[in-house]
Amino acid sequence: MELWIATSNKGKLSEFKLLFDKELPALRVFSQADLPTFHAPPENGKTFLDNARIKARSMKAMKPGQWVMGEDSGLEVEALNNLPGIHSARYAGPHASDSENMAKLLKMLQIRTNAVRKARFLCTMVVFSPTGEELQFVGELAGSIERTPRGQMGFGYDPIFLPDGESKTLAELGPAFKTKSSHRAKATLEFIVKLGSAISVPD
Ligand code: ITT
Repeated sequence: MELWIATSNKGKLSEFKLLFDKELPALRVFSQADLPTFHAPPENGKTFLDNARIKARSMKAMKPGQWVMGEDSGLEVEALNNLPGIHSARYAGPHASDSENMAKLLKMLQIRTNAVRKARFLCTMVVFSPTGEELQFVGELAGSIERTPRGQMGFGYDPIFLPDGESKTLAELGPAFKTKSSHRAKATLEFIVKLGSAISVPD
């Protein structure tokens, strides 16, 4: 059985692959990098769900008979009225790097003296089954924003995100933590339960 994921984000993809390889080794996981003719659609939705569905639909158009997934995720910071939210990947500009996005976020929080640093990561997944059924999975990770980046693992805002109850950032905790407790792991593990019951049926 195959799963085609509409993502160009290598960090996301490696997290998905770690989870699927561990929980469902028989599943073959591909991404848009394996489809040279795939054109990433404009993410012009208003919500994580809209954008996840846009990505899933464009992959479904290319791989109609397979399981396909689109995932939209981001960081909501309470003191910034839940920004960057759906704009997380491009918070500091259209081609911004992870470091530039983090620097902008830290600056925006610094301007608001004494701002509460509470934040959460959200992940929304839209999946289409081979018969076209739409499934949705969501995951959340609550935490706070550190004042300076720490750690080398992961991607995106991991170096400045401290999960509730932890003394290390996500970039210090790494895959051992993220594969069990991240917003993405929570949504993916729910999907895996659903997929597990389908995988016994040969393709
Ligand atoms: P695709 O659309 O190709 O999947 P993308 O990076 O543009 O890649 P999103 O639009 O969903 O994906 O934006 C997600 C951004 O949110 C991501 O680029 C990071 O900046 C941030 N983000 C999401 N999950 C994260 C995580 O686990 N750790 C750190 N940052 C994360």
